Amino acid sequence: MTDQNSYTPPAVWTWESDSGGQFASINRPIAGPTHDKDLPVGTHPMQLYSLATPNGVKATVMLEELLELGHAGAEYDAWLIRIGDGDQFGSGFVEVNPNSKIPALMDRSGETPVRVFESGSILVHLAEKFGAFLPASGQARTEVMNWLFWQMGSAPYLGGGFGHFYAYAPEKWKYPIDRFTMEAKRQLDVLDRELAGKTHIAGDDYSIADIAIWPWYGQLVLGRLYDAAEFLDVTSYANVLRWAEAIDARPAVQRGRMVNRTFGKPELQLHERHDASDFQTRTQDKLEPSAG
Ligand SMILES: N[C@@H](CCC(=O)N[C@@H](CS)C(=O)NCC(=O)O)C(=O)O
Repeated sequence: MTDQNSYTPPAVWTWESDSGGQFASINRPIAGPTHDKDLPVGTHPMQLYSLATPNGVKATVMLEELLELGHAGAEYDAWLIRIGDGDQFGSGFVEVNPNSKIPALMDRSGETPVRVFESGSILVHLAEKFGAFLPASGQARTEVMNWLFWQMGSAPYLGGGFGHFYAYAPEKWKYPIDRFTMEAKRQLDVLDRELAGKTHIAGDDYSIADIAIWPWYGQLVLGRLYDAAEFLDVTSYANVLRWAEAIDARPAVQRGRMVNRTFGKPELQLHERHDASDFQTRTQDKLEPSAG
């Protein structure tokens, strides 16, 4: 079907930097740094460079959960990367993550610093290092990995597909909204059916699979992403809602959501986290919607 808005691609695509939409200023077709800028380094073993988007929240929730379990080695400095300002294209950040996306972690606990990028890799790295939230072997470990990788493959359709065209694109187009709404709802149904018989997504135990999936799908059904709860009829996914609310109540999750947060109520934003006491000035309830 064609109409007056249809587009005939040229033989070779060229970059029009002002392509419109909320993230037009940072979208580019090339990788690598745009400017020289070293990253700050604090005193703790873990140095996190991030922002409280759903992908960033995975890392801060994991670190806070580890601290909650008493793993002092998970103490961290969380430095703010303002992706809207292009901080992810600074030379220091690109050295830690050549893909220029938050979250990025430097594990400085050993003799040689280890860079860790991709939120899934950060979760596995920390889980293995501290022996927590990931079974050591066997079927239980595989099931956690199944769901962790499910999140990595699925969320781009929710964020880059549904969220982009429903909330961020410069105009509303029915075709992509229909396509990605269908997929977002299918994914919610996958989770809902699984969670019908389980407390957590990979079984009875809370795991890095829940920590990866909750910031996206949990916060979606809690009405914090894209203002889309009614549109997606999230109350029809009762098992996902029950799971999302239970995780939302965890103290480490409430703290993790605040770290590197630059939106919502100012008193709930902890732009940088360098010590557990940094949270004391913050109220831990009634957090506002998340960016996604
Ligand atoms: N697959 C990556 C996705 C990370 C990602 O997309 N991060 C976004 C924020 S949620 C970002 O840094 N965007 C900056 C940009 O695209 O320039 C992960 O899970 O870590």
